[in-house]
Amino acid sequence: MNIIDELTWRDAINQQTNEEELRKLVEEKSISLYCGVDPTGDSMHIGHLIPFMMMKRFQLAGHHPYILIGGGTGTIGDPSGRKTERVLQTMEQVQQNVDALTQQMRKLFGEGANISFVNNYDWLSKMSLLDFLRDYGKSFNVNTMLAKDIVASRLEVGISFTEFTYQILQSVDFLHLYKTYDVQLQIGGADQWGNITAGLDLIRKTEGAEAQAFGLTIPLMLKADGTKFGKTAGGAVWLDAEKTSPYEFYQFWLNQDDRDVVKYLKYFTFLSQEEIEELAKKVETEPEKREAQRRLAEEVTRFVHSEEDLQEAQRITKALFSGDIKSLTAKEIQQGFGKMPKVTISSTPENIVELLVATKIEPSKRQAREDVSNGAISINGDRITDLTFAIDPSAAFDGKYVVIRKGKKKYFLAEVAE
Ligand code: 545
Repeated sequence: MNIIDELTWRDAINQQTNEEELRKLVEEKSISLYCGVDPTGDSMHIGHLIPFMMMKRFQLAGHHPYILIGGGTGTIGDPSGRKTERVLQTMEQVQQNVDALTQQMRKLFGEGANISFVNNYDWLSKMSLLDFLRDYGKSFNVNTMLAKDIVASRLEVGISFTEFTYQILQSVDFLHLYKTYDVQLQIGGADQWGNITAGLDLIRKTEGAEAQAFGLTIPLMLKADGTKFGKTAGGAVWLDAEKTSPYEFYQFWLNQDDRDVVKYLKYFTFLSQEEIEELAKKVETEPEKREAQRRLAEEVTRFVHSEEDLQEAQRITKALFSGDIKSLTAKEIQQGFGKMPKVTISSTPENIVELLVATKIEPSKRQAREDVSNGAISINGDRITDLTFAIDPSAAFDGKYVVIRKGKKKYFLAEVAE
């Protein structure tokens, strides 16, 4: 199966410029291709990850990906997919984001010989205004630029000259990479179609109509229930472990709907067609086992984080499920309970009833006594029914936390004040 057949099987192709020619090309030789990311933030989320998973598939199939970090374009910002004008970032912000994203990409793609990183600041920042207008501007027809979906959709609210020009900058990149590294294909999400085809036009105008360059976009990810992909109650699912812990990341995938899980296995894992078809069957025959979800969560967490982070996430999941949380480390408690309601306590032992009321976990002493007596309260996984019990923060988790459970499912993380 060539890489285009594989992407087709994974339903990962939205639009492409010349399928037959591209298919021939990737069968003939190892090609270079690129996908860009702008440093408009300090981390990607799983929506941004999609085209880069596809880049990785090209890499595994023997092709050579160029990851472009938009240190130049990031100072402007792509109007694609945005309804309003952006606020410019400072140059320092852009640089910080360049560093953070480069690190994230390195983790995904490694340092080997079959991967390259480029930053368009290196060539865009050296171009003079006159070069820009004479060498490139002349090749762009303003009418064609206005007709691009992205620009057209902004005409009512307005679009600055700066953002209007963005497509030229991305086109200059494609031409630059085509000439310098023989990069013949640019990929991106569906929102990038206009920018990619603008680049192809520029390449043909300057290099000749027979220039072999291609574009391919990946569909916007949709969920079966119509809600937005990659969002949770807590916001986006980030690749940065500081923003979304590996445990939360693992849980996100584990909780996917049966109607979506096979699609995600195709997009986000490197499992083979046979393995995915096997799992798809299990979704049909024994959905209650959620084997497809488990496998999805394992594969993606291992890829984005690490084997160690995966095991930690699984340990936390198991402990939370069984209620036996004492075996967890303080760090695991922080990951597993970090998003649950937090209360602050002092390091000195305090009576259970007093503490429940002081932290407002219980509304009154009467209610607190009743719940404790009925066995509705657990401290660090142990059910406590003794009204005279003293909660001693130094008893577990390096003296940093006490985990309080009320009823079956309601957890509170009590943090010891420093
Ligand atoms: C810049 C110069 C080039 C080629 C591409 C670019 C970037 C491109 C763009 N891409 C998006 C992006 O989002 C910000 C991420 C913040 C961390 O704006 N003009 O940079 C997204 N991209 C991935 C997919 C995308 C796209 O990184 O292509 O469609 C999201 O899925 O929106 O020469």
